[in-house]
Amino acid sequence: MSNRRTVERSVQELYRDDPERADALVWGRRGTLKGAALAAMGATLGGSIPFARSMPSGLLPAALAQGSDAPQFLQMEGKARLIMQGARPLNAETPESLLDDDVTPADKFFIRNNGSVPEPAADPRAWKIRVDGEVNTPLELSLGELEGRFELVTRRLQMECGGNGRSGFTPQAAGNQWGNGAISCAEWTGVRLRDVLRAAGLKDSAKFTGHHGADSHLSAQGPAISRGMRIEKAMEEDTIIAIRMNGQPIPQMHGAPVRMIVPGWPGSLSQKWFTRIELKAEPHRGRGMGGTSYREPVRPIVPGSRNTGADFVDMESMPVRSVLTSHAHGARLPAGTRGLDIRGQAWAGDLTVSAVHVSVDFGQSWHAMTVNPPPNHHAWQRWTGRIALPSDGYFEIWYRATDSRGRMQPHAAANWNPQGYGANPISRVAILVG
Ligand SMILES: Nc1nc2c(c(=O)[nH]1)N[C@H]1C(S)=C(S)[C@@H](COP(=O)(O)O)O[C@H]1N2
Ligand SMILES: [Mo]
Repeated sequence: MSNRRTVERSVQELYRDDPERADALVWGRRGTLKGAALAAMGATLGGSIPFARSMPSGLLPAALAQGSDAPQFLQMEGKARLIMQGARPLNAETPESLLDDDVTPADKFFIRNNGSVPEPAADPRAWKIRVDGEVNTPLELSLGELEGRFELVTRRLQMECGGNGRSGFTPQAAGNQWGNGAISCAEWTGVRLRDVLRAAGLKDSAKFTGHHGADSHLSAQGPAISRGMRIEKAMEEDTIIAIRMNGQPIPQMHGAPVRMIVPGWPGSLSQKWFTRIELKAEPHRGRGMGGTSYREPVRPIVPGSRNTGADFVDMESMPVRSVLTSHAHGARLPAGTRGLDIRGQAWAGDLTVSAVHVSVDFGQSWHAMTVNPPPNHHAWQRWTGRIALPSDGYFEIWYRATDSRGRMQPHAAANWNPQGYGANPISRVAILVG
């Protein structure tokens, strides 16, 4: 045991401290893992590596790539075992293997707060939202009036944190180190934002929105977050003011009694504890706007460098991504397992997913999975398939989605930026057969 730990720590430390030397030592000069190094890596991983010959030179196995810190889990009434990302403010990520439901139940819904969670409203029906700024008639509407005056719609909508996938960046970017689990696809009921905006009467000058909620920043100085978007997104049919989640009142943690849902764009636009929307002639300047917040470089910048974000652009539609939900990272399967039914979800911001491919031989061959169409626009898509395993041993399931414009998840997170947006590299899950 102690021997095995030594090997594991040394491989990890070597790669962290001196990747070039690690490569030379572990892989040899010709770049093929062999002999004693191969045996040592196999021992570290807990099984032989049947596809060792197709392992790209210098690749750190997924089983070792996760760092040594054991994750902490959320323990909260009404919530599943989510991975803690931080206690103040409270942030928690859904493990990929808990994202198997087509409609994400409330207990498995990731948590992202920028400030403190407000106390529940004494009388939710009396909760009011305001619509003002560049409109002909500013409105104040109670939850009851919203329900009574406008058509109610029910849609499955994915809502993903702008920083989802951030942990894929090297060097580390600032913020919660999300894996792929800051994503949800619940069934939301509410009214279309555009119907409410039309009722207020948009002026020609109304080009942008600004969103406000009832929570305050942990410093108690000002709002937790206040973002806004182009009017075109506000007028899309799937942008809604939600009053029910999965047929129930919205849980307090997720923005009760009224929240916005702006599917496909950074989750930060989906204002929780929603109180007010302003219409503006110029982009909104609330907390979380401008600089490097929710913005990406137009041209690549040097990873790790400082930048004011002067020529960054606002992040809009989120990039294509996939999760594997049938097998957790590190799963052990009985000896002799030669075929595996696998499945997961995939989504692509405002676009759809046209393909999901899986490799079990370190990317040498890829197999097309079956991808279901979304039940409605902006819902995630179920993918399923079967993979063959030639023998017992250590395997990695690599999975990568392609969006409807032909863009694939890249091999490594691209376009590094200080606050870590847009990382959507191919994911790798380690499994051990036997
Ligand atoms: N009022 C308010 N709305 C908010 C936030 C917040 O901190 N306060 N966080 C935003 C961010 S960054 C995301 S990703 C989503 C997360 O929603 P959830 O906690 O329901 O998953 O809510 C958004 N809306
Ligand atoms: Mo977010």
